[in-house]
Amino acid sequence: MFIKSRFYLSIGLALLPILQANAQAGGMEITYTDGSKQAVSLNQESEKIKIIEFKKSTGSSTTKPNNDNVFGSDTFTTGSLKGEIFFISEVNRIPDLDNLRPVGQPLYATSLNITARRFDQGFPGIPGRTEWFAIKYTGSFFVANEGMYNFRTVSDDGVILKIDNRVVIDDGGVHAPQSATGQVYLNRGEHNIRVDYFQGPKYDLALQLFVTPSGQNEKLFDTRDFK
Ligand SMILES: [Ca+2]
Repeated sequence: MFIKSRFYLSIGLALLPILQANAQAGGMEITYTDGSKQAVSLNQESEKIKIIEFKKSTGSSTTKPNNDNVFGSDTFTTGSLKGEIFFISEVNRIPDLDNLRPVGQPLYATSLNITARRFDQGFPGIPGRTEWFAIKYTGSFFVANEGMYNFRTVSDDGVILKIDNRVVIDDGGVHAPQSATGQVYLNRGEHNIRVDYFQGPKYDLALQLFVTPSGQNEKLFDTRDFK
């Protein structure tokens, strides 16, 4: 049976989301008044969907996201990391994302530079969720100069960095913005990278990834520097 319902919500300065539930497909599509859309699976944690907070805003400068620091965009560019989004239950450590089903469309990013911020400043790239979501970034990068590479994350909440399927940084618990480091020796050539991140409870979030190639200064990790 095909069921379609439509209703409107408005919270403060938030854009008006239009919810369209298609029970036959087992999914829901959120359409914001700026035309952007987000598909949400009802098969996964349908109860969670009832508490989606609509923070996407066009008005106040105190809630407007900084678009220079986003979890990603919906546009793929060469070398981008692909970020799959998951809605998660309330846990004190990042769950195994391989066992969860992603929601919505993936994000694409060449770097991760979400500086520490309050959750109510908006969630760039993640409309409709302020806490209890996770992102799995996967991609590859090319190392021209063999050597030791130091990586550093700044995250709130947890993050796990893997290079070539090996854990380099495991800072996967619930915590305030904090730094974690790890190092790995990389031969010349292509390497796989995976960053699992989750935002647990409010009130803060952050996700940054830095790299220090041997003999160089630390810089933001950007796949465009490794190709
Ligand atoms: Ca947090």
